[in-house]
Amino acid sequence: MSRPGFVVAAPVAAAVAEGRPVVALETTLVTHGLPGPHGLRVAEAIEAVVRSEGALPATIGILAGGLRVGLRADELKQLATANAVKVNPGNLAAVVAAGMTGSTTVAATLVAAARAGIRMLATGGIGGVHRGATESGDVSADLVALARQPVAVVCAGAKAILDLPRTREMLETLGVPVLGLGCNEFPAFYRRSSGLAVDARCDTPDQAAAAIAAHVTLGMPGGLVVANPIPVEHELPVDIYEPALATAVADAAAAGVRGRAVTPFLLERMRTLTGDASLRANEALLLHNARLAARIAVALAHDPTLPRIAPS
Ligand code: PSU
Ligand code: MN
Repeated sequence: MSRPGFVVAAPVAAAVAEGRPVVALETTLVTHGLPGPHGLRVAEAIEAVVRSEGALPATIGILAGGLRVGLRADELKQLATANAVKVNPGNLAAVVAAGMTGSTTVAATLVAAARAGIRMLATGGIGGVHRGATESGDVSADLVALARQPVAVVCAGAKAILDLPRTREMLETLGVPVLGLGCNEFPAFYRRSSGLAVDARCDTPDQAAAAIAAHVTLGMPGGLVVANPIPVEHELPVDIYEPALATAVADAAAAGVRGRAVTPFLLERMRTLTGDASLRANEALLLHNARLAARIAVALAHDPTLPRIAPS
């Protein structure tokens, strides 16, 4: 019974070994966060942005039971067009053991990235505490993975479909530092502000890299959040966003959506209810986050004092 298991692509392994900048990218946003052909197109655009900043993209996903770090273009296409399962740490081992194809959430991507020795990850918005979590108990595995894996995640905050105050408190509880890139407030995905504070503001990629380096040097166990607000010209107007969000959340409750299906359901409802405006905002913030993650990875690669995370 031999299976591919865990595979780091040769260019990624070489870049990590030589201390060159690498940015890990997740694939659930490709298969479950964006509709149909948009996912692949956006994933390719994200990779191109990372490369244009001088870093190597390492897109992570599961093909026929192999957890791959650094999908080639044809493999990414295969994953995007397959009927991939959404994989978080809860079903990762079973999907690999069954030889299935799956896309990794931020949580599962963090596990693979850390194991490969990559310290930066870019996504759109991290998962968090869902609205109504006191009843449903629905808290994203992204939060626990952030507390465990020594990787910095660039995101536009937590997805606005969540309970943002509780999500912010949970990051605090877990000891995951939240750095605001040019902002004092934790951003709200489609919107720049949430009324919630970040732990520290950084105004440049170098400043963020310095804080990440200090976190690692101090021997802090987990990762960090680098919160990067959506560019103002791409924000979803409040009069579109608020009613759509209220309807989407009510629809999810009425339909009895549970577990891994909740986030994809809400994002898709938001897209329909906003006439694709949420999709355009999501794409814009993804590219913006990829650029920042690459710039921080480059700054970290230039820091000779930073201890490396040894690939295991
Ligand atoms: N960011 C996006 N779109 C997405 C996601 C993030 O712009 O679809 C995905 C990520 O993979 C994240 C997941 O880890 O949503 C969260 O899912 P859940 O709430 O089930 O943990
Ligand atoms: Mn959940």
